[in-house]
Amino acid sequence: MPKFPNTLPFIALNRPLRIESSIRNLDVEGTIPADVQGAFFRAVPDPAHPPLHDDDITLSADGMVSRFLFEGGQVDYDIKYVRTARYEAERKARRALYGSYRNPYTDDPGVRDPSRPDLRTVSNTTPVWHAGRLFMTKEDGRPYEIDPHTLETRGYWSYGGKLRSQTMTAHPRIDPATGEMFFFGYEAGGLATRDVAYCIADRDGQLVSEQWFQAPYVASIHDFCITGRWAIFPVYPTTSDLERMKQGGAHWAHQQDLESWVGIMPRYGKVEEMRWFKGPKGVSAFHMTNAFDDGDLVHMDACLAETCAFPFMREAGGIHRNQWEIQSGLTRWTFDMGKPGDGIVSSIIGPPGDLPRIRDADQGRPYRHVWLPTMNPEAKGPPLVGNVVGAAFNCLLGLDLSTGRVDALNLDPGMAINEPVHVPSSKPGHNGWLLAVVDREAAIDYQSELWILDADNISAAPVARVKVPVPLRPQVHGWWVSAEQLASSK
Ligand code: V55
Ligand code: FE
Repeated sequence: MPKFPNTLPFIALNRPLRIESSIRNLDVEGTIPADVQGAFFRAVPDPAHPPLHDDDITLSADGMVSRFLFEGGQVDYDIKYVRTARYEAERKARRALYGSYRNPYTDDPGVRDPSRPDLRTVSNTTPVWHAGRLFMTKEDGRPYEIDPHTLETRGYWSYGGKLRSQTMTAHPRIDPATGEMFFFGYEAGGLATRDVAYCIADRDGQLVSEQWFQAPYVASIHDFCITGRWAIFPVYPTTSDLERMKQGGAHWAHQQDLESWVGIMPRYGKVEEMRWFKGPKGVSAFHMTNAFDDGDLVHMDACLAETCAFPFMREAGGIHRNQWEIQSGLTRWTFDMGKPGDGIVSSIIGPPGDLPRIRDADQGRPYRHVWLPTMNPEAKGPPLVGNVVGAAFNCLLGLDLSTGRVDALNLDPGMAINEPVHVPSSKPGHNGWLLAVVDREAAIDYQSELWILDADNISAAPVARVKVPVPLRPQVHGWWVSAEQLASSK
């Protein structure tokens, strides 16, 4: 049995755990607010086997679906592997069969199939709840459906065979008024294709629209946005190349000298109506906070950086930069749909950070509040080693975009915070609660707690801290599902 490599994706907070567990009645310090009834689902990559190739990265790790379940002031914790086709095959073989991140040419010949890269998905990015169903998503394939009560995997999801796209984003957008889920899949027609599928599932979870268009180039399109009128597709210059993959090279390489683009079309319109706006060269964002209409103007807010945030994508493009020197900030791009032209007006509206959260009710609408983890530039110690970039976030920000006020929860040295979820409040005028896992370096390992914060006062002491008696791996994204939604599961 080969061992896990001694590299960043496999050490410190990123150490492989491979523990499926189920723990009832966790210890709670403080009081769980009455509003917090339901489930906090989390996507946690954790490699079940040492990688086939030593230079593997965190994004390749097998998806685990985890849940903190809140019932009448009690909290239960569960975590299970997503039983993907890949996980099952490797479990049977008792070793890794699939190779490098998103490159099927590096797979064991027994499983190699470059015509269906989606079948090697690890479902490790976002738990998504829509129309009474829970999915584990990753942008390189379709989702797996998960039983929200048992966390068992129900199967590979294709909207009853209707979905033509091989892929689906881990960042769909749900309109809170209509209940529709807007989503897309890029490389929809296969490896390194420019095909993007733009889809709508109605409030009952039926696929009612799927249209394909061509991106300006094959790009990693991690997230997108909707407004009341528009669907918005940001394309940043992290590109793919089939020949490079055939040589065993990286799926993605960032190109600092290539333009970025934003495609905007009516959200219920035809892809032929897409208008392309030209953005600056070399910039990159993985996540948008939100977008909204303002007459003919469309505003899109993104955690934008001057280059790609992921070191392995930069380095494949020959870009060598220190992670901590990369300039970024919450950036608003404004598009005028009432005038011809492809120009974008850009302004910085907030500090650096990533994994932003808004209230679900604000999706696609003018909004005021954003919460996002960041690195505290004045921290009195190095960040914990962990996460995709090797440094875990040590600060949580709460931004009020209308006043410019910034609230900060600065963690002590040796601590890290994962992406929060937002839980709405039943009290008018109160912005609800944030739930996030906080990790702490301890005497022999790391210890984790789930913190419940007042969203209007995140720098105050948590209103409750839930002790987690097992070690945790860093999460990618999470999703809050209310008790009422859980009860309506299909
Ligand atoms: C991201 C995460 C992924 C991935 C591509 O957060 C991009 C960005 C956890 O997997 O495959
Ligand atoms: Fe993401």
